[in-house]
Amino acid sequence: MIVRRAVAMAVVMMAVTLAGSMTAAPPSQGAPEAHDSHTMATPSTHMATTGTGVVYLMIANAGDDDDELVNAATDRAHDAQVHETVIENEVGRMVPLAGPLVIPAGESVSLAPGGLHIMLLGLTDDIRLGDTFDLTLEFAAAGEVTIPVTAVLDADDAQGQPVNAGALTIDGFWSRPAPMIDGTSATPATMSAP
Ligand SMILES: [Cu+2]
Repeated sequence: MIVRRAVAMAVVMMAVTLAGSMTAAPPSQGAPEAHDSHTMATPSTHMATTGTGVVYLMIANAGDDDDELVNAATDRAHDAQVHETVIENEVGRMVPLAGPLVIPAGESVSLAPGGLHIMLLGLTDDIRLGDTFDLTLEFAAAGEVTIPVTAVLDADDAQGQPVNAGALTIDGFWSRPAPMIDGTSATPATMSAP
């Protein structure tokens, strides 16, 4: 799903999240309205109990031109969106990034706890410690690149070798079930050792 197209729906979902809990998708939500191949999984395969997950990573741009992350997708979730954490009245909350994530020329962008992250909405299966799943990122200039994301406890445990796509290098990627919306929770209860 194009990130921009997801914004309106995501605002609704995040509002529901803020009013309720992160632990279950509201039944009234149903399937996302905008469909692509990643949103068509049948309900019978929907094993999630946590509902949402998070992916963190770093993107370095060694090129002379800016690039943009325009889409993210994984079979592990119905939707993947770039979120940012904003602080309002000393409370952190997540909102979909307004517009594509820009990777400036010669700079790196870090998606890390408490800040930018890729939100996995509507997990097709729980994310457990040690799980590895593919996440495909689409950049305006560098094109598509798929990275193997492993669920670990924190960034220090991130696994996998850096992946190159054009002038970009994606590194330090890892995942976990969604943290509390303040981004400060430690290990989610659903995360069990392999
Ligand atoms: Cu989020």
